Amino acid sequence: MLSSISSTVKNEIELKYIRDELRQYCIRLGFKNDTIRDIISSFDELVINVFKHTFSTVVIDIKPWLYEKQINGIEIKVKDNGVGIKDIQKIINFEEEGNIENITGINYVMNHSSQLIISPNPYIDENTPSGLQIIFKKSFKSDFNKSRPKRSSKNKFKLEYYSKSHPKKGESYNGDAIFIRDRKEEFVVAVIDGLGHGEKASTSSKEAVNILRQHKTVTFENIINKLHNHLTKFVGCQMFLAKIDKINDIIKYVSIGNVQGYLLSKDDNIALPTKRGVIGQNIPKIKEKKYQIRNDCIMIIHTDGISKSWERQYDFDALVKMTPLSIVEGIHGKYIHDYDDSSIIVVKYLSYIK
Ligand SMILES: [Mn+2]
Repeated sequence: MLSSISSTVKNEIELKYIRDELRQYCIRLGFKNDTIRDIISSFDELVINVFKHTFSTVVIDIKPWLYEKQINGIEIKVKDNGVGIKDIQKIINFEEEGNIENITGINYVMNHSSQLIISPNPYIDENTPSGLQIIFKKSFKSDFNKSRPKRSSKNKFKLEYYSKSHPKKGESYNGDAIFIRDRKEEFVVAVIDGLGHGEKASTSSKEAVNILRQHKTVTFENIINKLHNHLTKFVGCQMFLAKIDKINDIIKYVSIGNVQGYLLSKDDNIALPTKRGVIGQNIPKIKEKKYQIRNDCIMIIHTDGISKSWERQYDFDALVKMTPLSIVEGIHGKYIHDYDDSSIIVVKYLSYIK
């Protein structure tokens, strides 16, 4: 099998070399000329945009795309060096009320990919995702997504997410925090609002993240009790904690305080119920809620630093067409309250077969 190519690119001259290597790689994999052109243009689009907007070097990994132990095409991973993209709106032109037609560069790449996954770079720090990672996959069959045989319910869904957490205007400490653990079989997320804001709130949230990081396989009840006991020494926090079992397609969650979670699907927009309380001060009886995923759904969780009125602007059909990143930027760009820290995560759990 072809070995993978890894390269760090600093400027457009270096990009030219890796582009030539990519072309050779595509030929050796057996792609047709037309498809190779599409792959190269998409690659250029991705790398140049990451250059332009992160002012950082770009890390590139190219390898065969394996699907059910067969080489199905090519997989190209493009990462920045951890700085992330500040004005992502400029790239995807989100100012136009989330109009997908205006997402020119990304739209081009989307149209020419079999799969495109945009996510925070998980290799920097799983708790404070800062960098950006884009995975572009192209299969030999141009209609891979449509022709793919229907599989059993297992692994029918794919999970994509993006998150953002910011201190309030003029504040250097962020009282909010987002914890993410993305594993093959399970995805765990906690959106945390440390009580008040400033340094004390920030310490409290960070302590909560540390506890979550240390305990990988305990029940919700157990972990909330651990958090509660530990946070009595601090100001405490409110939290939405969710776990997606990717094998059985089940979402479990528990929410204490003002962090709101939503589950959106074709038939329903559900604001998930929360219980009053503050972890570290007074917690309610913990009973995790369970939700069996049968259809495509999108989970959005945010702290009260973001107004709930975003719901009026976005319906499920619009959200399905948008990347998690553009949803996050769209809501965060428009619905934050100046008086509070703000955090949001968007998790898309959509079926492969469209
Ligand atoms: Mn808050």
